[in-house]
Amino acid sequence: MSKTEELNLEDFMTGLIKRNPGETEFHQAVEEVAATVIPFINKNPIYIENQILERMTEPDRTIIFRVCWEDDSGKIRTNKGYRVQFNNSIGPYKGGLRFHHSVNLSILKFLGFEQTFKNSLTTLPMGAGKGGSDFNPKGKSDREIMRFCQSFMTELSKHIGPDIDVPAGDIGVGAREISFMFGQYKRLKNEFTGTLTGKALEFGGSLIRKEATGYGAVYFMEEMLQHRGDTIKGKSCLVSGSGNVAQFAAQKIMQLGGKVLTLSDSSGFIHDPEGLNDEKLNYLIELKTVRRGRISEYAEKYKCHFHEGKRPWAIKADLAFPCATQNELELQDAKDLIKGGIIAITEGANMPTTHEAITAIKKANLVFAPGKAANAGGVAVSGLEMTQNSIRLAWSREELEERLKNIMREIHQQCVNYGTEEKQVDYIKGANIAGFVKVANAMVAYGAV
Ligand code: NDP
Ligand code: 2IT
Repeated sequence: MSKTEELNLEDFMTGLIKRNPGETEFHQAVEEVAATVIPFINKNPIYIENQILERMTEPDRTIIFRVCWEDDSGKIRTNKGYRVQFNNSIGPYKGGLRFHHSVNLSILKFLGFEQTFKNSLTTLPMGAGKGGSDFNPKGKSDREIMRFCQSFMTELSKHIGPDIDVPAGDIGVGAREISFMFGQYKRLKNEFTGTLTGKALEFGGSLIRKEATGYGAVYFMEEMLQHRGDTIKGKSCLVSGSGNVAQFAAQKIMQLGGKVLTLSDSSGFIHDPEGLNDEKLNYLIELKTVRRGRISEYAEKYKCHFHEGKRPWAIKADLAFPCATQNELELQDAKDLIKGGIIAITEGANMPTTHEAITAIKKANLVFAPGKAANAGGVAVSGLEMTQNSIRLAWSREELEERLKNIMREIHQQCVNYGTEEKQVDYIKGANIAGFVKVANAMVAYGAV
């Protein structure tokens, strides 16, 4: 075989599946990227000669460890802990920690792989990683959460550091968990550095970090609509999820004059035809982050309908924001959205849309923003938190919001530059190629490492 023989998607995926058996989410994430990046690679043989895609799909290292902790009844419990350090070509490993009973290596590898491209798109010097545990935080007391986080960090602390790997939050990991983990890290290392992001403001956290992912996703939607001469103002919106990303996506939609009709959690969705308002949003935030209750309580309080065990995609609306979890928008959901006259879809979550659903959405010519571009605002402000920690200063809300807006605008522009075909923007192609080029060029420059 000649050194520059063209890559072929099918052969590439056969090899990847063989090397990573059973990791279906990881296969799915790689295939979505490979399908758009391989034609680009074939036009730029230097990436074939350097085996860039093969190397980019293999994490630098994967750390798996046991986490033992004591529950409130005195019983010893055991969970799995992980950190997948995916790629540090353009900066220290950076990415969230997920605590959810479904966490496994396939899910963390898909998330770490996505993070490589997302972090590259932010314009900031951040490599990619992801970690977490199959620990289920639901129903646990604050003390149990604390003991789990301390035990988890006791091992994780050996592998991270401000110039090595900087974790943050994701599903099941918010301000409470980051605080417990940062406290333990500080105690073990006897140092005060910005080794985690998403910290509270009192100890090195950044303003608008908690809002950043949701706000960024809505800014991205606004950029896409403006590119077509349209705007969010006056549009009805479907939002799924009711956690960190969904809450602040909903807030920004309202601020830009849109109407939020739905929210969801793992037990179902609420449909509020009147739309969310500030009071309802405050109730939601209190319900989900303080009381840790169920979304059905919103329906009881505001006398609207709770659809148990269902997703919101069959409700008629203009815009959709899946902000809960992976594969929550399947083929039938895409058909429902198309039937309901949806104009555009922006992924607040990571890989919420299945491959079959994306194919249907593309065929229907809808505007579609992949998560690695649209939800990059969160990690971007994490990057700004790292900068503030390094220079030991804290920037103002206005300054940070302006920087976030500019970063989302810049990501949109990169998608336009690499994804425009016959005056239409393919945001999946644009985000994948733009994210790829920066990391790939760094890897080529380093040689075989
Ligand atoms: P949270 O834990 O704050 O909220 C998660 C929400 O999704 C909850 O409403 C939860 O419902 C719901 N959910 C979780 N798992 C499932 C499931 N299997 N089926 C249905 N609903 C589910 O997480 P975030 O808001 O931080 O994260 C949401 C998504 O956004 C994830 O895909 C994450 O990777 C992504 N993301 C997050 C970023 C961040 O900065 N936090 C940055 C970029 C992306 P329930 O309470 O019932 O579990
Ligand atoms: O998926 C993501 O980008 C995140 N969970 C945020 C990562 C971060 O380091 O802020």
